[in-house]
Amino acid sequence: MDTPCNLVPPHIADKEHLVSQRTLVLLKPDAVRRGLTGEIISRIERKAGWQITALELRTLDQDTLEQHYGEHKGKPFYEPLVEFMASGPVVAMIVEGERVIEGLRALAGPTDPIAAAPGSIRGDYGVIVRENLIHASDSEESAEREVKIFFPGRA
Ligand code: IDP
Ligand code: MG
Repeated sequence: MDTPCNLVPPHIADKEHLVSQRTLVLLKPDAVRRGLTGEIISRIERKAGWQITALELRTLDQDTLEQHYGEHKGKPFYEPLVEFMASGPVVAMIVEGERVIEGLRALAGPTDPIAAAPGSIRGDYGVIVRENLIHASDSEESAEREVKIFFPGRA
């Protein structure tokens, strides 16, 4: 019997032209405080083909947070967000691999953990919009900008 390789729909076939990317991931202070970093890192490691190429536990200063969340400055949630993000150490990582930017956003789930589907990190462990466990870059441009902020040696 013929293998159905010529039956792959075009929108899936296109995605087989895979591109290696890198993304900046932060496990937020709530993930560290709650002892969920191992669980979250495991989920990232179990996605075949991705690699963690930098990983560091660190407490973020105001300057770093202002650069990272600059796009949200002036919004009502900005000040409490920065305060929360400075409230304890985070785990900062670079993750590399095929379609990893889109993939990490899918693993994380949408911003509001109550709207996030069970099975996603935010959907499984979060309740509060601000304390939603994980940051992952939302585009190639953001990823390059954010890698430069957190790991200038890797820019
Ligand atoms: P994202 O992390 O899913 O990309 P953004 O809209 O870029 O979401 O917001 C950055 C972070 O700011 C969120 O992850 C969350 O911690 C916080 N945040 C966003 N919107 C709200 C809000 O309406 N209330 C409280 N915190 C918020
Ligand atoms: Mg964002």
